[in-house]
Amino acid sequence: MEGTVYKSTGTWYVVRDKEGGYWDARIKGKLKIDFEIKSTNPLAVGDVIAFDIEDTDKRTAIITAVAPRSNYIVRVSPRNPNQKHIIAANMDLAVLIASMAEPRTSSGFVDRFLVTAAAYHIPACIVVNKVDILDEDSEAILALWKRIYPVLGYPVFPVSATHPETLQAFSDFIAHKTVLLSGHSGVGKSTLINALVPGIDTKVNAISGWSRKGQHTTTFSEMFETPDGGNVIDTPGIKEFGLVNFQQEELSHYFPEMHKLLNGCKFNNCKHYNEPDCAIKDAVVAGEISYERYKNYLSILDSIEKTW
Ligand SMILES: Nc1nc2c(ncn2[C@@H]2O[C@H](COP(=O)(O)OP(=O)(O)OP(=O)(O)O)[C@@H](O)[C@H]2O)c(=O)[nH]1
Ligand SMILES: [Mg+2]
Ligand SMILES: [Zn+2]
Repeated sequence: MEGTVYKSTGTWYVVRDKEGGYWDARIKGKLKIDFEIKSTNPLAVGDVIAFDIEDTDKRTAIITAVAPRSNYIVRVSPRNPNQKHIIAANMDLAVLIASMAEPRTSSGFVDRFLVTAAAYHIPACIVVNKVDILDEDSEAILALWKRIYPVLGYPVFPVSATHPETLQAFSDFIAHKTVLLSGHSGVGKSTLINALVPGIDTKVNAISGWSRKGQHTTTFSEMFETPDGGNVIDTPGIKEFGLVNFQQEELSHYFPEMHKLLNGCKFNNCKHYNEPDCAIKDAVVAGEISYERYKNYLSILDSIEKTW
């Protein structure tokens, strides 16, 4: 039988077959994987798999093989770049859920996420949740993001997951797609999924709201089918994105506004930091590249130097 992984705990999985039936599945023995894989988890949500039924009444199954992935996104441990955890596979869109307060998402975090998605060739967008509690400073940041990101190909959706009437534009945008929702703990990923998928009840920390850091209400990735036949993937909150393995010189390839100017730099391995005749630095000075983005570029550049 063929199916798709809808939930992954690392030791067992929920698999959905082609007729829409769900199975509790495990890996037994050696899994047939005919592509290179170097991750701490062999299977992730979104993986297409082959399975054998173990017990029809108990609806248990054994996963025997994984199909090659059209794409995947990996979380690299910021402390150990060799520890790679696949967050999800075979998605159409990676969505960064941000909030301006409770908790605050920095533009540095947003840009790290976008670089990661770009490095994996996955389209991305930004949802700014909790707009019902924006103060004046946050309004200004949101306005800046709306100026910076959409022209780069990253739409920005200001929403409030607790006010479903604000979700129309975003839910139209993700119609029929399989989308990954990622972001810090407490930004409202699970709340948003509850609003988008009627009838499910994913765990949301409703008692105290966001107050203490690192509460991590969602602990496993799980995919849910939306009414239009798309899918949304809820993931545990992340603090930091370690970067995939690439060289400093490559970083600007994953900033679309820099990528298109690279031919203008004098040196073809220009890092756009202190090299002379640099088209990127000129564009920052001319206001064609946002200073915010350039600042984040430099900070990511610096972290690559430290890691590799
Ligand atoms: N004011 C306001 N609060 C919200 C909104 N969306 C979610 N919240 C609250 O934010 C808190 C955290 O929401 P969750 O959906 O659990 O956040 P999460 O991103 O899934 O968090 P983790 O599972 O820990 O990664 C809850 O108390 C929600 O009620 C919103 O639009 N406005
Ligand atoms: Mg959650
Ligand atoms: Zn340059």
